[in-house]
Amino acid sequence: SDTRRKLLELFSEANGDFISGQKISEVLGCSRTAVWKHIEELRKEGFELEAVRRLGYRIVKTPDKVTANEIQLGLKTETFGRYIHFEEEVTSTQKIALRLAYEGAKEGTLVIAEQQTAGRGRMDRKWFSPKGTGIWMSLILRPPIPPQKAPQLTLLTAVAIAQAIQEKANIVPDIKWPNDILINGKKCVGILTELQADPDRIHSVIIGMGINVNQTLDQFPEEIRTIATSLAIEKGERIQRAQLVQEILLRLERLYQQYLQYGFRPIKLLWEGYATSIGKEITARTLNGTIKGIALGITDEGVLMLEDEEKHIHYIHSADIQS
Ligand code: BTX
Repeated sequence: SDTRRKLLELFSEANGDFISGQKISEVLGCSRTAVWKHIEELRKEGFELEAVRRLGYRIVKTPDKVTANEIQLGLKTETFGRYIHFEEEVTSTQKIALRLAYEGAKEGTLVIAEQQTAGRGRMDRKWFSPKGTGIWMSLILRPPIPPQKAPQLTLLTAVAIAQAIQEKANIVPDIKWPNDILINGKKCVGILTELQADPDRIHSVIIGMGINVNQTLDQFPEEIRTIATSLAIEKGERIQRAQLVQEILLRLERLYQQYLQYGFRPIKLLWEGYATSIGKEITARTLNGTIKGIALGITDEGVLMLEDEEKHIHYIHSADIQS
């Protein structure tokens, strides 16, 4: 609710200091009893709050959950994540975001869940999304760009997530074109961009992000144990998911604004800084067949350039990449 959001904003500004009950009731425009009720609700969600006579309330500890409250406490964005649809368990956050987008949800609306029972990857592949360990979220965008440019948003998202991981986990990940983020050669993040558009106009783009954060190795199903990893495995310590979500949203919003103003080129330059496969031999499996060659880089439009043995350059818009 609006009151709740204001309360959390107050606590973010206080940065761990006390705020008097008087001040809270003034800012929220409600009675001291109502304030107390809001505080009790926060406690039920797992927030630890200290209440001291004359001093007021302060937040001592936030739970490691990804509820709207957790994410909005300390969120620095203008629009991204200002409206959050949270659920404990969903089939897929993409599905809910698609419905909300269809119903007219604003740009920047975020759908996030603790668990997905039918998380999906590209081409109907599965995305494992166990409870309480990772970040499973979908962001609704309504970019004023031609539909054929939408894949650039996947690359932009990869840069934002890579930056956020670098900031919060102190790890520099690799981006593998177009939609994987790897650490030590293992998949830690997957991005799924889904487009709703007429031939000449985008209605919405749903950016699905799956990030393995606090899983231990035995929490991965056998079939992906050798190819997947989590931030906690790589760093050796757990990471607060809500803080990582805040950082991702902030980076995404900045890059998106930059992108709408200046186009893809500045994003491309940042992207290249994280892409380690450039200059190496890779195999691209496309719908029209398999091409082996040296990855030369991406064009100013975000298209992969691959040089085969005959020195012929292939421009690849969509493929699965093996190194
Ligand atoms: P992708 O098709 O590139 O990758 C899917 C493949 O990755 C699977 O076939 C499997 O081998 C492997 N995989 C599955 N789960 C995991 C995992 N947790 N960690 C590492 N590897 C895995 C990538 O598709 C795009 C994934 C997007 C997921 C987000 S989560 C929020 C949103 N909702 C939803 O249903 N999907 C997106």
